[in-house]
Amino acid sequence: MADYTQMWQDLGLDLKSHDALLSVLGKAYADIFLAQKNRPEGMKYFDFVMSEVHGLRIKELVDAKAEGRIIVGSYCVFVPEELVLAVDGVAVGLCAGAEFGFEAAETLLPRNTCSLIKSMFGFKLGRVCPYLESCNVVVGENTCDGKKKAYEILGPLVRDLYVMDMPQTKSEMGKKLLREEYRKFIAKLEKESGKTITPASLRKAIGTVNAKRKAMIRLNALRAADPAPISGLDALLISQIFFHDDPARFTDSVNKLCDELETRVKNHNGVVPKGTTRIIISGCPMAVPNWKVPLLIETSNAVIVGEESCVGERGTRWLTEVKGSTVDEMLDAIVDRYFNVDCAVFTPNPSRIGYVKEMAKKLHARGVVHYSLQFCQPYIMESGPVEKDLEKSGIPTLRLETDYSQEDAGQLKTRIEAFVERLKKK
Ligand code: BJ8
Repeated sequence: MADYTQMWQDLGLDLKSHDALLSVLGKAYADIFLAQKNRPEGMKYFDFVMSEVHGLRIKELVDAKAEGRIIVGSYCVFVPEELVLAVDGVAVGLCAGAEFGFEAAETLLPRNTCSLIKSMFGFKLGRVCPYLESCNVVVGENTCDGKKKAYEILGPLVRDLYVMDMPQTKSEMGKKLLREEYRKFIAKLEKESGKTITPASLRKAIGTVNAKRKAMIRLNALRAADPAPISGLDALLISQIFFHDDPARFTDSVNKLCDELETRVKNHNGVVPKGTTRIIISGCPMAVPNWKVPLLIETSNAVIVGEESCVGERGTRWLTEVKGSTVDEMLDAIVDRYFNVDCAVFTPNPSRIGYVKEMAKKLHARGVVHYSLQFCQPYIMESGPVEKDLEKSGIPTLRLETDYSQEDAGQLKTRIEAFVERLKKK
């Protein structure tokens, strides 16, 4: 990696802490990802992205800003990337998956806050996230209670926090609210960028994001093959990079990888032997570098073949219908698309369970690991009914609750190994 010290300094990073974070991340990446056997060649692009995740990509953001483009960060898949691209902005995901700066975070937040929110604060207070520090606007959304209240505290700490309200039910009223919020978001983006969204710019943006999602749909479908052509860890990594990378380059790289995976499938060339126990993960999103549970599963004689998560199919499985000739009509299509997202903050939320079952069937999974972050009420509360329904349908389910620490790794490993044994006997 080139020397980016000056750039990081200009962004106001704490260089010492940042160096320490990068060195831990680099080591973990080598141990977890590079150590895997028989990885597809196409993963080299994603290895490169990760090696430059705080370097080249940040330089691109800095350059984009110098050209007058705005950088918009967000913590949720309900923030439409299409609208950001339609003002020629750059959208970046800000969720973090590392236990960093938690002590400082706990001076502002209750200890019993989920790790995702704590790391949002840890990264800000520790000044180690160049994505966050590059943003012109940071978008919050009133989804779970934790995030809702956390944004009140985050507001004064960042340059410009814009909070979007969110519906709680899949009702007509809920949809109306979402549409209204997206309208207000358009006004905010236009004001910050000094550009107006036109039918042409919005149509182009919808096309770009649809292409990116289509590539992910293609990739996820290829994982139905036995032997699995790609590991769950690598597939998760791609879903994580989805939120940071340049959209067109990312789409191209995923499609190239898919070409290779198609050949692998044809030749029965897998990353694990045929017949390896196949598992789906369902639950909370996993942001970089939250690889703990997938690693434990894939080092327990099992392979992950799908993620029912916002960093996974929940974030990518719906496309925006290309229809309408006015911005308003296209916005309707965008609202229709996003209103499908079945996050556990909605009540009731039956389509999520239905889709986990559908995934298990189409990906030939033997069981489901339900993953919740500790103190995440929406997903922990929903995990009971999900487990009950899946078990009743003959899909064994293991419910895990964990955080970003490594303290429970041994205990989790024991439970996962026992679950894999149960699946083998099925
Ligand atoms: S659409 S899942 S990205 S809100 S883990 S902070 S829910 S207490 S992340 Fe999410 Fe949007 Fe929903 Fe998806 Fe709260 Fe739970 Fe913490 Fe969470």
